[in-house]
Amino acid sequence: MKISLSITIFSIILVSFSGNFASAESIPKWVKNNALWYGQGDISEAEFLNAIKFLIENDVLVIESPHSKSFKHVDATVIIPNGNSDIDSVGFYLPLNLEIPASTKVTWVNDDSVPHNIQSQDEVGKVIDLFNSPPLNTGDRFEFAFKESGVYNYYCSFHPWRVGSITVE
Ligand SMILES: [Cu+2]
Repeated sequence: MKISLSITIFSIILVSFSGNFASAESIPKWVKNNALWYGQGDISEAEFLNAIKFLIENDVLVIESPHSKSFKHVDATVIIPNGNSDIDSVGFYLPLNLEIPASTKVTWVNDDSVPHNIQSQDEVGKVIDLFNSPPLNTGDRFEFAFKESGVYNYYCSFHPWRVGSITVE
């Protein structure tokens, strides 16, 4: 019993930081109880790691890969940073070239002190009617869910030197 305990702590950490693990509710209660022993120092780190290995190999804990069907997407954010309007500033979109799985919702957030907008563009930079925000004041957000894979370019019509892209895998 004791051996298996430590898993819980490990998996809770993974749930918290990666979101790739099975949900905490799927961890048996006896495993959770055992976590207490680890917290009290009743078992060593080596035992802890062996326990993790045991539970994974015996499918007690199931690790989901990012490519498995049951993987739950974490929605993505693009920050329009302070200084983005200034052509001489480094205020690039954060991230400048976002990569996401299909069906991810992207939210742009204007953290700059002046209004911006987001206008989708075709390959030659012409504005197309795909995702087009109204003017976004400081703190405003704009959302778009990307369903199909491809590379999507956008810019701000107020500051046309600000170009970014979203790559949907
Ligand atoms: Cu702008």
